[in-house]
Amino acid sequence: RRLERELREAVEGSGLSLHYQPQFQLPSRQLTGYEALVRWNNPRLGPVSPASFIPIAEETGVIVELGYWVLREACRQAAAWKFAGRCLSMAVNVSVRQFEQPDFVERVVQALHGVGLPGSQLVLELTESLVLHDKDLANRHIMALRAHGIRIAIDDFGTGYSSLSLLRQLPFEQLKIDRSFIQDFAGETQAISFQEARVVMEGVTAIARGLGLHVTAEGVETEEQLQLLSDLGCDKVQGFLLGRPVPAAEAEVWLPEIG
Ligand code: G
Ligand code: G
Ligand code: NA
Ligand code: MN
Repeated sequence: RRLERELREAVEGSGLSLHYQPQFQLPSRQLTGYEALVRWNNPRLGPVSPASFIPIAEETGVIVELGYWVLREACRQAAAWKFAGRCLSMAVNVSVRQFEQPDFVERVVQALHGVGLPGSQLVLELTESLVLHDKDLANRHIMALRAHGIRIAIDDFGTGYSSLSLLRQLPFEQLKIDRSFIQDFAGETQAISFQEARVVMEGVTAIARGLGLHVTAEGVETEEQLQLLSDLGCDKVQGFLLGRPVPAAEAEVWLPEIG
């Protein structure tokens, strides 16, 4: 259909761009890196939200080449910041469909080599709702990526059906706790009390620590949430409180040496 064709054209042409959302270490609140988030300016419709075009890209398979475009562009930007003197991590979202391509690892390594970025600066985020078709392949890919220093995070942790069993089955290094858990602290939902939300977060961070995993909380919007996450021993935070996703030039405000 029309939107699919336009999306394909955007991936092949210059219709996509990236925004970067900063991530900060706790308790220091020091900048550690960014998550790259794709944006599409459709010539006919104007800006289209990824929440509407990512599912289309997934269904049609366009997500594979879209994902590599995002990866190359994010690596190029991270390398540019590195050569300007700031060594930061860059987190890139990867669809399961892309992750399960036989040449996935090879193409990730090519993207790094193409711009001279070390693997240790790249984090690949795989959404937890992923349905892995082949656990052995997933294991091989993760181990091969790790051999290049690339880290793997489970994104939106806690929202899938298999959160805990996934942790036992695959050698991930980081968890990103889904923002719905953090937002329960704000007392906006009636579903669970503040105290219950805290117990859930305590449990998840304890499990993660026990497994030697690094924990990032996303969707942090209030100082109260930030303080609580800091108390619970969460390693890193991301959210509107500390920084929204913005174009590269604006993201440089968090890089005083460059901006
Ligand atoms: O940035 P925003 O909140 O608008 O993103 C909406 C959704 O689109 C989120 O679920 C986010 O993970 C997803 N998304 C954003 N950028 C990318 C990307 O580059 N690749 C994939 N696969 N998903 C993305
Ligand atoms: O699925 P993923 O975790 O990649 O989603 C990233 C999306 O979350 C982006 O679209 C981004 O705009 C959004 N986001 C980032 N920080 C916050 C926040 O503090 N609150 C809310 N509601 N959304 C956020
Ligand atoms: Na993500
Ligand atoms: Mn997420």
